[in-house]
Amino acid sequence: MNVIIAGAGAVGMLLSCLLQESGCRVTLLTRSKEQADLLNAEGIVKNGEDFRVKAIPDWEAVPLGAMLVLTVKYGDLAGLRHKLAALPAELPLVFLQNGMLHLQFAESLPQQQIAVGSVEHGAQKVSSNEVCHTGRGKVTLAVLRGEKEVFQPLLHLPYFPAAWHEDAGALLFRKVLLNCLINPLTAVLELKNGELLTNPHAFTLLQSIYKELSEAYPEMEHLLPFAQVVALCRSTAANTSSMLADRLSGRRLELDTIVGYTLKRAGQELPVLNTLYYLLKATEVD
Ligand code: KPL
Repeated sequence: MNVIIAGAGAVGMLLSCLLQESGCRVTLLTRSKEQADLLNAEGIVKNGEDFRVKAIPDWEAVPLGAMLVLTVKYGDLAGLRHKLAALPAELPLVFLQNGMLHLQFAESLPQQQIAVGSVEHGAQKVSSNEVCHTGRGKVTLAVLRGEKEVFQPLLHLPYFPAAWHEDAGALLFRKVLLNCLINPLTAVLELKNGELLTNPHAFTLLQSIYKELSEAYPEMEHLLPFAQVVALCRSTAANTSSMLADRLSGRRLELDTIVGYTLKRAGQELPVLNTLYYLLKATEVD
C-alpha cells in the first residue's frame, strides 16, 4: 500500500517508520526542500534504527497513493486547503490533528472520503530526520465521511497498532480531554508525562483537573476513566508532551485548540485548567 504522510514532525516521522516497517511504501511530504533532501539521503533514524522513505517538499508531485495521512498541526491546515482541494477525489484523507476544530475544516473538502484519528504514541523529534519512540500506543480511527472499507487496510498492519471507533466526535473529544489533563500541566511544570504520576504535587493537580473536568463533562468517567489517564502517563512516561516540546522550542502552543476549546465548551468554571491556560498564554505574549 502506498501511503503519503504530510508533516515530518515527531508523529509524521514515527508513523512513517511504523508503516514502512509494516510493508507500506511511504512518501513523506515535508515543509522544506532541505528536510526532504536530508531524509532522502539519510532516511529516518528511529531509536537508532534506519528507515528509508521517499521525501518530497512539493505537493504538485504527490504520487497517487492509497491514502494521505495528515499529521501537520491544526494551525497549519488552513494553508493547505487549496492543495488538498486540488487532490484527486479518490485519494482518501486521514486527519490526525489534536483538538476538534479540524472537523469543521474537513467540511470544506466535500469531495474526499475522510477519517479522523487519535494518536496515543509518545514521539519525540530529536532532529530533522531523527525521532524517538518514547511510548508505544496506538492510532484509533473513525470515519467522518465515506466507506469504512477504504480505511480498513490501516487496521491490519503488523507494526502499526490501530483500532476502530464508531463515533468520530467522541473519539476526538476523548483525546482532547486526555490532552487537557497531560499537556498544560507538563508544559507549565516542565515534567515528562510519567512525572505527573511520580511527583506527588503534580499528581494532586492531575486529580484536580480530572475532577473539575468530570463535573463539567459527566460523560468523562465513561469516555476516559482516570485509570486510562494513569495508564497513558505510564506508557508514555519518558515522553515530553507535544505542548512542552513546543514550549521548549519556542513554537506556538496548541492552547486554544485543546484547552481554550474545552474551557469554552464546559460552560462553567474550571479553575485549575483556566489558571494553567493563562500561565501558558502569558509565556506566548510577544
Ligand atoms: O498526544 C499527546 C501529546 O503529547 O500531545 C500524548 C498522547 C499526551 C503524549 O504525550
